[in-house]
Amino acid sequence: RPVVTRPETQAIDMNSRSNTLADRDIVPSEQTFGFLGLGMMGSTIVKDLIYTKHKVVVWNRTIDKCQPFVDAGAEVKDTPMDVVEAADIIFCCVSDPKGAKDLVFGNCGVLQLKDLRNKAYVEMSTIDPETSMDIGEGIKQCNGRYLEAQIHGSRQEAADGMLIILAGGDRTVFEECHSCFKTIAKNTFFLGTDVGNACKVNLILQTILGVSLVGLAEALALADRFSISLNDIIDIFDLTSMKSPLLLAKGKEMAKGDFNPQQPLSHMQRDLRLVLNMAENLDQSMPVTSITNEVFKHTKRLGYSEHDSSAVFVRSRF
Ligand code: NA7
Repeated sequence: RPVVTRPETQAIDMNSRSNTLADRDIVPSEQTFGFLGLGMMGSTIVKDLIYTKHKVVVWNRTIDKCQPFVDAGAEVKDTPMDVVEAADIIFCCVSDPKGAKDLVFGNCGVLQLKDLRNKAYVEMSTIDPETSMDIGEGIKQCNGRYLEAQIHGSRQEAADGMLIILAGGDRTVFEECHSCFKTIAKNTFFLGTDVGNACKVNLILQTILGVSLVGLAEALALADRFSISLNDIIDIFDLTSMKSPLLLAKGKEMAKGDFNPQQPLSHMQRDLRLVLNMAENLDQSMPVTSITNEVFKHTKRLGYSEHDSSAVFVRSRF
């Protein structure tokens, strides 16, 4: 088995700005915003919130990641519970449903505060509808308000302030987050007060993405077997009505073998797993998505978990 090197973790560049930010005319909310989770997405979002003069209080499991934000003007707290105490609206942006639940129900978690009157909790981590409903219920039982705000887009789109926000739950929270959403996203959609809907829509979009990437990878792998130039295929694809900016970009990454993580492969496979669980509960048959999930799972086993989802091409070429 070939040795696969992990992609380099890029340090957050506190000085880089999305080009679109200057044109957005953002008037920052007076409220204090808590932020739990300073991974690639979380840090990019918080960096821009600080730049647009929002008051931000942060926490991250690996505490070292907080320092650049403290230097830039954010306050740091020792636990998620402390962040909730210090903020009016708290965003969470961690890897998966388990992490999202730990931060709410776990030791030193959000619900340890018991009384969440005048607090709002916004879940940005990609999670399934059931997890979102559990979190929402927990927050409401403590008199807090809950919004799921799923972020659709890559790390580059986050850096460019071009995410799409899919929100559901408490409409007043959605409105109070306006200046934050305007900072990080090109579009926001409120999908109704029923918690779970935004998670469903996000996972449905991820299904389209996952299946498309595997199709693209297999087609390019076949071209490669025929020794047809992948760049030629991509140039021709660009002329067709099938083209999309994302598939063109991913095709170029596959051709170059550049799998710098924009949307990590492990996240893609997590999303497909969540999709299949959702479908299972409905007896909805999704054979193509099941196979797609197996393809991503196998690519993970080959050592490409932390690479971009486009690394699925490596497996197709075997
Ligand atoms: P990253 O860069 O992989 O970062 C993951 C973040 O989640 C990072 O801050 C982690 O803390 C944190 N994390 C993961 N598990 C836990 C648990 N159990 N408890 C506390 N914190 C945890 O992911 P991205 O930033 O790209 O993506 C984040 C979400 O946005 C994801 O759901 C995407 O789909 C959308 P660490 O620094 O490792 O201590």
